[in-house]
Amino acid sequence: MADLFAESLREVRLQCGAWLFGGFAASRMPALIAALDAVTSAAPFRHMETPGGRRMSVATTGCGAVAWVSDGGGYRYSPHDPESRQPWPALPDAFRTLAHGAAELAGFPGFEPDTCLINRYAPGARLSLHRDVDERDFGAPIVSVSLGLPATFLFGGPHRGDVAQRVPLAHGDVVVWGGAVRRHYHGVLPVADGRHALLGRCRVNLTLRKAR
Ligand code: MD6
Ligand code: FE
Repeated sequence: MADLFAESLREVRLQCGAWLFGGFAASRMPALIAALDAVTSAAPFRHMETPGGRRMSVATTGCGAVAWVSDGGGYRYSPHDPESRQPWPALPDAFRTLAHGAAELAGFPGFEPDTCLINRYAPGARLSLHRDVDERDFGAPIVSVSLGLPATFLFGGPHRGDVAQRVPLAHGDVVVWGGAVRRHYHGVLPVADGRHALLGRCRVNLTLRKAR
């Protein structure tokens, strides 16, 4: 018997301008994972250092015309992978079309990302509260795609000390946020141990942005 709920979209408005589209990426999974594998073969995950010299527990890589990097010199977007000194892999169509569609559904038509930051969390890895303020164009939203193990996302306010909403994110969930909340503090609690059928012992998050 067909499961009606399997096809229905779980839409939750988290804050003004921020939407969770539960399972939005589920039907596009084979193409997304093939694209992810292609990008990470060309630009493997690595643990970058914070400007303060700490090794991030999250492993990162990226793709697009530029991609986000962090080292002793600070956070910035770079056209080259500092490991290979080559340009980053191109932004896969599967990433671009998913981001465009999710942004449109959230009320941000015409979103054309030029970069994707890819974060990989082993069990225990976390992302402390931060704001995404290295992009030039705050009018564009950010589209975030969760893959693999589940995690708890912390969605705070404009100040670091603001109470954060706890949002459970699972494989296939997509979050879009733009407008005023685009610059709010957010983070990810330590990922609990487990094994995901497609990705194994990790959570992967794609964040698609317009950096330039
Ligand atoms: C993550 N995401 O979910 C980390 N930033 O692994 C982020 O830091 C993030 O999901 C900006 C916009 C959306 C996000
Ligand atoms: Fe962020």
